Amino acid sequence: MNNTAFSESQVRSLVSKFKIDAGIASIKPFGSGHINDTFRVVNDDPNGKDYLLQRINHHVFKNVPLLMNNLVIVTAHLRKKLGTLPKEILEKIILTIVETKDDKSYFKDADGSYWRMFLFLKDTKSYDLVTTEKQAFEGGKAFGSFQALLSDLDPGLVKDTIPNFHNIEFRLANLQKAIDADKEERLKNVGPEVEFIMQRTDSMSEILRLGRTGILPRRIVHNDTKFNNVLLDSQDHAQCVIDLDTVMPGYVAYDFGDSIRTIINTAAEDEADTRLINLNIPLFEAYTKGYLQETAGFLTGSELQSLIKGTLLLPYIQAVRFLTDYLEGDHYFKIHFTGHNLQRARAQLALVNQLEIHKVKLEKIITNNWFKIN
Ligand code: ADP
Ligand code: GN1
Ligand code: MG
Repeated sequence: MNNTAFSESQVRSLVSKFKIDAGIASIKPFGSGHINDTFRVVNDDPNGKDYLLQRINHHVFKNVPLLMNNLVIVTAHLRKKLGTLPKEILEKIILTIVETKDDKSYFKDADGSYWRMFLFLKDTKSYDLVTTEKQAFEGGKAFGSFQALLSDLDPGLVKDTIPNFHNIEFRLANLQKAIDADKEERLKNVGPEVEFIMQRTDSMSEILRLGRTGILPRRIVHNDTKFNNVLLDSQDHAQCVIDLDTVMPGYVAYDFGDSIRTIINTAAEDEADTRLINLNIPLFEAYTKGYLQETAGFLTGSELQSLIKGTLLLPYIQAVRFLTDYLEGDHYFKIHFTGHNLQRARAQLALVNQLEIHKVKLEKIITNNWFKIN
């Protein structure tokens, strides 16, 4: 369902379940996320707090109580680490969960939908497309510092909200199942895409292998670091990392790769004309600088070497997921037209192709910037 499918009166009644003491001026669908239904709740006092109401997609996140427990643990840890800052600042730089009137972190309605509320971060921007080196640098700082702040949180405390989320072997097995079933009779449209993917299955499994042998440490990472999941302030300074639903154990290369996927691409994630998909290498360098500045204190040498592998893997895995959803009939990602997931998959594969061509150059940029810091 789409967030435009709810009437204002329905949403108003949901808002009343939460601890807010404000008159409501308006409630409007908000943002461009592919998963949750998001609404901005505007206070009738312009100087008062606004709120963000979300229906959590429980087809994607099967265990919402576990997910919300993760969010409580993670946001509390961040707050503890930054505890010397005043409350007004903490509320700007860390997501604040607004509880229900019966002290819960979420509300379950009569239809079985789960709702939660956050403080809305006013005067912030969330970019689907990055255009300046400053934005890229600030994004790198934000996601790098997010990893650094969580690097001492016991990974056992934060549970998997989507098991095997970035496990490429699992994603490829799902693609194979979708190919075999060909439920929607769409396989005939995707021959070259499937071939491109199958040629790279082994090289794209490297991070998984390095993880299994213990060479790459599992840490608590964000796992969904596309650039619109960091809010920048009106001056384009990093303010707050959002969309914490997939914060769980993983590898740092996943976060690095997913941000780069959305920064380095000169075109949109779903660009129809793949000739427009090129690399903006200065943005890559700017993000890398910001990221390494924050993570140099804990990254191991193997993790540093894994960053380029994540850069190639994340658009690849994203293509596999979009293509699987297309073959299965578009039940996972929100789409805006028939064939949208195929268009997205094609764009991501075009990006992988570009990244392969420029891999050595990108690798050098990572290493040179590492030496500058160390
Ligand atoms: P999804 O999983 O659907 O991407 P997000 O949690 O990322 O959901 O929220 C969707 C969009 O809503 C974000 O990309 C951002 O633009 C906006 N957003 C999310 N949380 C906040 C917040 N606390 N304050 C302001 N805007 C927010
Ligand atoms: C989804 O929720 P959102 O829109 O930030 C997806 C990510 C994908 C992304 C592709 C939980 O992210 O994994 O990379 O779409 N989130 C989930 O745009 O599947
Ligand atoms: Mg999001």
